[in-house]
Amino acid sequence: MLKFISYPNKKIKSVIDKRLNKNLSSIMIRRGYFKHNGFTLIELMVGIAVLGIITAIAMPNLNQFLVKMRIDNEISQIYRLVLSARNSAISMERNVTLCPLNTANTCTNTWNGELSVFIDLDNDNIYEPANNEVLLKVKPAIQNNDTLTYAGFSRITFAPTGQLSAALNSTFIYCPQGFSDLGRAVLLSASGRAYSSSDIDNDGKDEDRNGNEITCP
Ligand SMILES: [Ca+2]
Ligand SMILES: [Ca+2]
Repeated sequence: MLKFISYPNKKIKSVIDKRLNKNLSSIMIRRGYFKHNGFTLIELMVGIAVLGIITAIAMPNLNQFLVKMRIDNEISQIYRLVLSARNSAISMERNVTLCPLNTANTCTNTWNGELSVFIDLDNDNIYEPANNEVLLKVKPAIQNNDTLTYAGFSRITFAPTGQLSAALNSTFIYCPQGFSDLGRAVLLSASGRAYSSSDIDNDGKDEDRNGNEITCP
């Protein structure tokens, strides 16, 4: 039968071939045969520009996020250090002091530095291993040019009752370099209990339990 199928003439054959090719092309395009995997220069430039805009918008937020993480970590460490010092005083029934020690093992007020917790048997603010005083914990110094203060005092001493001796209650204030609005605090009451500040009114800044905003210099 096939031998009887033939094109009437060359012109009609050409038209039919063209139509067939056109339909075939349409089908192949629909099915994605002509997809390319690369980018044109314009597509690449637009992509880079969009990426630049996204980065410019996201970077400050990312920076702030990282600073907040650093502060939360430090505040958590300070809180746990205070808690640990108090618990040790109660459980060991000894005076336990938390302070920055200088090279002579005497308490100073450089709270930015390394903080030590030790049993201070004679309550003289000096760590004396020769007198059977024991170093219980050490917290590394804060970093990134941030500041940490404990206003007015060079030590915190817990009595065996867990209370602060000689009314040494004050507030640790942690201020990150360049982000003074993000300052946070650990507050100590005379009873020796510690509290972390929190953002009570959800305005992005921490307050103490009385609603007073934590302020950085
Ligand atoms: Ca001592
Ligand atoms: Ca607030």
